[in-house]
Amino acid sequence: MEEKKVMLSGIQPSGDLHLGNYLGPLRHWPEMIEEFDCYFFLADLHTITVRQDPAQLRRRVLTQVAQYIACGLDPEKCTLFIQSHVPAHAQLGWVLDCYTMFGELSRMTQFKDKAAKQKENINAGLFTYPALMAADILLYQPDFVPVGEDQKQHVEICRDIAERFNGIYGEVFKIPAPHIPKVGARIMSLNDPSSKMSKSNLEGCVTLMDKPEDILRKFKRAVTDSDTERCVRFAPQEKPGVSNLIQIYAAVTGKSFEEIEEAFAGKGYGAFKPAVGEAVVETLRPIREETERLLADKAYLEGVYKAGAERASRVAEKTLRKVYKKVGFVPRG
Ligand code: ATP
Ligand code: LTN
Repeated sequence: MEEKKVMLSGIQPSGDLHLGNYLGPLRHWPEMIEEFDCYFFLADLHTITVRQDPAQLRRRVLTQVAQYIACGLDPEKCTLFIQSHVPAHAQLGWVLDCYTMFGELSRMTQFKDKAAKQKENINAGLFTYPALMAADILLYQPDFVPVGEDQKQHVEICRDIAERFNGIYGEVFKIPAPHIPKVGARIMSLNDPSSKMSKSNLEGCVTLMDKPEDILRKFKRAVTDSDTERCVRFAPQEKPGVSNLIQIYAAVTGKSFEEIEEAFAGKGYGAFKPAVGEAVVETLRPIREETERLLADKAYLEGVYKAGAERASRVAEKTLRKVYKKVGFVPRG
């Protein structure tokens, strides 16, 4: 029998999961479970590159485990785990730090953006984050890494690091490819369509746990464009606000941009915005309800992440042992 290809992805529990996280990568993950051998993790080690409140971090991690399952990741069919439960991530992260160049890290756009936002805390972890992310990936030897557009650069540096290491020591790591969805790869903020929807701008951000009335309010207030035409037409350059809403509507209803333009021809933005809001409410409702139900069952959640960490550790440690041997560390025996 041919072996299944391997796929891995993760999201930082640094804030509540939002519509961008869902329509970008998360929604596509369950589709991959049947076809690939899948690893999905919560990148909690990465979150402390930004100061976190400990109690809030714990709450978010548990919520995100429940949300992964509620979004359709059946823990029996994939490996679902918390990054800090598998020490090999930090261990390989250190090794890869030593094969990652200051110059290449300095060019990372996410580092530049985040450093500009937190001038008082430009810590070494924020800078070396891509080497830890490379370790997250390479430990599992995946073929694909499905992420949103903004993470492409990190997957590319991971390939560079892996190629450099392989160049010195032989074929240790498989070189992974990024996998970016066509629709929903970049959902923009509802109140500022020039920046991506993100946890750090709550008003323009719809979270997976938002109540229906809040979702509807956010969509009704969504910034649309000041053009005179005021018709629902996909034109990201001229009409970024309405084009973002069309992207969202297309992603949640499965309709094409043309079908949407036709359905709302002559109706203007006033009718379109609440329609998008309603469609999003209906998409997120079952996810929110299932998350709440799972969160009430802490023992079940613990069973899931414990089993996940054990499965992940077995694979990760195998790669780590190989790397330690290649660089010349004496085995403990
Ligand atoms: P931050 O607010 O700290 O930048 P974030 O909301 O961008 O965080 P991440 O944890 O960096 O979220 O991203 C998790 C995943 O979701 C990544 O694969 C990323 O590419 C994707 N993603 C994040 N924001 C969006 C968005 N607006 N549209 C589509 N995909 C997104
Ligand atoms: N940087 C990613 C989270 C992340 C990740 C990974 C994604 C950490 N390690 C490995 C894919 C593969 C982000 O979502 N901000």
